[in-house]
Amino acid sequence: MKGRRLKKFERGAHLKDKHESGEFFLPEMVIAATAMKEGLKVLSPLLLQSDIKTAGTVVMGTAKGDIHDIGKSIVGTMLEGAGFMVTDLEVDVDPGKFVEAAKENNAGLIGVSALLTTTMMGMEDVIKAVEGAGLKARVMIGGASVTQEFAHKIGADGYAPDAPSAVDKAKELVKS
Ligand code: B12
Repeated sequence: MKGRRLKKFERGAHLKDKHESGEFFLPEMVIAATAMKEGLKVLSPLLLQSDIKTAGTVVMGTAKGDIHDIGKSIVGTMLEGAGFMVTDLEVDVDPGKFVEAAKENNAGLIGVSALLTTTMMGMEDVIKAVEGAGLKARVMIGGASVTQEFAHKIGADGYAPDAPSAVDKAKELVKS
């Protein structure tokens, strides 16, 4: 990403705005996403606060059929920074896998991310699978297309629009 485009980044242009306006295309998005992930690897240890006691255990993942993972990883990192133990199931996660991991880790909270209007429909399947398995874990959802209204509609325990409010919501849910 050189010349004119790099200068636009330096001026603070937003990646998603550039994609939505048709200025950046998928290959550039993949390059940017990879750079973001590498940056997060450096930032994550700095965000973690070693002297904090465990606030709870969370299983995080992106919904079945969805490979977007930047927002999910930021939320996971911020939860770790706030003292949660996080098991990241990565992307394209089957509802049954959320249940399995929640059982294995005795998780009190499951975080599901979805960025596509198609895959967000699968979030309800996670909630049903959790209920079907008789787990007490609460389910929190998020991702660009997800709204509080949608969360309410599918019976999710919580929703947050960004990582800082996801941390607040997670704390609230594990307490309740
Ligand atoms: C980067 C990107 C990609 C990258 C993903 C790389 C990666 N490793 O993640 C690549 C290029 C691979 C990609 C692929 C595709 N993408 Co895409 N992508 C984006 C883009 C530009 C940015 C997403 C992003 O990372 N945002 C930055 C992060 C930080 O924000 P976020 O994810 O929203 O997360 C924040 C909050 O939502 C919240 N949050 C997120 N997860 C969670 C979870 C919980 C529990 C909580 C509480 C909160 C929370 O906190 C986060 C931090 O603040 C969006 C545009 C957009 N407006 O979002 C399109 C977008 C999501 N993509 C889109 C599409 C259509 C696709 C493709 C289908 C394209 C194609 N034809 O192949 C494929 C899908 C592949 C698949 N099966 O998943 C559409 C979706 C449209 C729709 N309504 O369904 C969008 C909206 C673009 C558009 N306007 O058309 N994409």
